[in-house]
Amino acid sequence: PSPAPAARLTRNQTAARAAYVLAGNDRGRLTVAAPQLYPHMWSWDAAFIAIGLARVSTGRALTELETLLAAQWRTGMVPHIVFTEGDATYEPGPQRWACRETCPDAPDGPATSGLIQPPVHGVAVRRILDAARTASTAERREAVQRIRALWPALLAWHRYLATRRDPDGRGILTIYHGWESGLDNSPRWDAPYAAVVPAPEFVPFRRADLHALGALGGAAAQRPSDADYAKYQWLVEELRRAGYDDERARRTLSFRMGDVLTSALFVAANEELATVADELDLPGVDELIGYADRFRRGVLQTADERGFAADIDLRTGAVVRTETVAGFAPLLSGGLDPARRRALVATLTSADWCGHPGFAHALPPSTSPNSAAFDPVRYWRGPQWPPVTWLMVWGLERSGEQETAHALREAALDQLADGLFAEYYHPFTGEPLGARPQSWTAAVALDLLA
Ligand code: 9WN
Repeated sequence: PSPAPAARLTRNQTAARAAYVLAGNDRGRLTVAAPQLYPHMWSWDAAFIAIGLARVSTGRALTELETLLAAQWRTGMVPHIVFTEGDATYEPGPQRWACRETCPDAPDGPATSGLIQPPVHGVAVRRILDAARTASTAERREAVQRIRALWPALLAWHRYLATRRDPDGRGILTIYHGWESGLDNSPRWDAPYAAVVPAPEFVPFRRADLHALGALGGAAAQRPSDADYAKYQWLVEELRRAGYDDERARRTLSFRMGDVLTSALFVAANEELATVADELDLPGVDELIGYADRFRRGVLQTADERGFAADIDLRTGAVVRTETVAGFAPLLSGGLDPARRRALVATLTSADWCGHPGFAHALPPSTSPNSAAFDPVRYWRGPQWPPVTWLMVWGLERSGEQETAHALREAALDQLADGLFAEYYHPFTGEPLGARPQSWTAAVALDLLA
């Protein structure tokens, strides 16, 4: 059953409740992504959570990043899940991944997955350092010292991405699984997933996600389909068989995509970290700027005349154009000429996107409502996702598009005034969907309200 419409909260009430949600999901040194559906730490969630926590306590925000980076692999890879102990409800769990048993590069500490997620962490570090500026001298000193201590791990993460995930130096990061994009069942991946065919003897395991969502009153129609899930599980199996080795994965995996949104976020994270390095006199400034330049070129090469970007199927060389929010990647990477930037912002605010006359809130949907692949409730195929809104506000501000950024921020705050902090929202009805409360939604609310 859908919950009764919640009372609208004031901004102060929303901020207070967001902080309360994050405290409730805090397990000491990590914040679970969502207590029932995702009872572990997720990589890009942790970055958004740190961005929100920076508004409350820079120390606690840094703890989040320290926990994540403590699970870093010997290659520099930062895993997409760090498993908490004692909760076996999420599938695939540690036994299914079997990382430590399979790959000598897996860390000795807590169990992890063997995939990545978008590298937003550098953005979080920058925000924490900014927040520390107005904190007490002691808090600022401590923050600086802890960022220094994290620096080698951050650099190793970016080096891993720039080398092993872009071995040909084309400026586009390779992903091995839709889960790596963070936009799991986006129409972006429909065509490439056609080539992912589970072996006949493969038996898909139980859909723990449907069970957890059902307990929250959510319907299966809000999650990826069973057919999608069999492919997701099979790709994990393929990766495990490749020993979580990038070289072998490159030769054997049935899914290998150049992800334009992840690449654009990598550009932004490199730029942000370069400013941190500059400010704190840390090593790697030129290297980070070099990565930013290379990947910005890679992102812009996929853009059409509207500035709208596309993914690349690295197995076939095909450019995969879809009407999904990833097309706005150049607003995050920067570098578009002014005419195309204006065209891209006009597309974002048009009736094909935020400006659809039927929308409850003028916010970016994950897929254009005018696309044949659009589905208003199914996960990344239509609903509006608050962390993506946050990225768009941030990207617009960085691109000098203050007016549009302001309008999006206001619309986001209206949406979040339901105080439920849902995982995603129905674009037409404004109904909360998926898990709730979801930590990253509370986190971006805190930051947008600050
Ligand atoms: C798989 C945790 C994560 C987010 C992803 C979102 C969803 C997981 C799942 O939840 O993915 O990684 O089980 O569906 O798609 O972006 O990081 O919030």
